[in-house]
Amino acid sequence: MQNKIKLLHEQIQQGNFSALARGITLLENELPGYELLLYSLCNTDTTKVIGITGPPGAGKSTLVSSLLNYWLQENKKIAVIAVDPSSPFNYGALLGDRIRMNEYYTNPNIYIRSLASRGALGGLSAKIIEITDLAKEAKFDYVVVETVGVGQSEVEIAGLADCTIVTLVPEAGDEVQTLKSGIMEIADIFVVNKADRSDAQSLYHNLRMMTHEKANGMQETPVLKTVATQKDGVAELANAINIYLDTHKDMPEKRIHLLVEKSWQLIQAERMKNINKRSLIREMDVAIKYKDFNLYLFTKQFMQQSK
Ligand SMILES: Nc1nc2c(ncn2[C@@H]2O[C@H](COP(=O)(O)OP(=O)(O)O)[C@@H](O)[C@H]2O)c(=O)[nH]1
Ligand SMILES: [Mg+2]
Repeated sequence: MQNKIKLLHEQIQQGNFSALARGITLLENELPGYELLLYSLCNTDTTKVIGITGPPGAGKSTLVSSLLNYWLQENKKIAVIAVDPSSPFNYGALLGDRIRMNEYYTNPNIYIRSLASRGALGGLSAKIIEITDLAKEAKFDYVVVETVGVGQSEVEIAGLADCTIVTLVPEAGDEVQTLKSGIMEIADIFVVNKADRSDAQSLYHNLRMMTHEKANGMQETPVLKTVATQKDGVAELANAINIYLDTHKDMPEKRIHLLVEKSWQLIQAERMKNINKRSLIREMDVAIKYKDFNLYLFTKQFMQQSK
């Protein structure tokens, strides 16, 4: 087993995409050897992880494909990990004739993988941290993680990415106030996509005001306008990403923060490992029939027997 995993790891490090695919499957399904593979990771930080989050339909996938197109011209090597239950990552459908899906899927500098999300409502895949770290072994310039912004997953993506892009669309204009707390914290760059729509300007304006207020004299979070379908603003976005990564590169606090976030989530996952909601329902169903049912005692016992 040890030799098999070692070989797989070496192949991934050499940039072998089919080995990477096998490695991801190994992690995703916790197949034999997956822990050995994790323990062998080198934690190099040359690959930057870019998170793209935002509501469904905001144009995240379109934006990612435009970025891919841009980065390819700069000879970059990129992995895309899409966690999106609503729209399967489908470049062909997105870009029509201009760039064929096959061009990306067979391009030796691009690796694309979609993952199932953890819950019915979306959110990140349970193994996203591990999978992203594995992809980094293949020495990409960027690993892009696309995820639908639903509640907690936004915060999780920020704990995973070196640079987090929050994509909003004009329809979200009214919601800016409610989005404020969570999203303001995690966005390193805001993108107002679908800037071809008439109400984009007011969303852009509101966001600028918010980021200005929040910065309070410090560096403001950039707000960019894009029309992803036309590739408008994409070069500016790629540039903003570079600037952000550059100015945050040798920051031990940021690195520690990210590692702590990741470790925290791994601990949570490990602790919850044997806790299964279905069996919780089953046991609850029995327990509540007793007159002296007590939620706290029940929970304590359930946890003990799940160990
Ligand atoms: N008008 C307009 N439509 C866009 C733009 N970007 C994406 N779309 C469209 O919005 C829809 C959702 O895009 P998609 O990338 O799948 O969104 P995701 O769910 O956030 O990944 C698609 O029909 C895109 O063609 C844009 O800048 N302007
Ligand atoms: Mg998408």
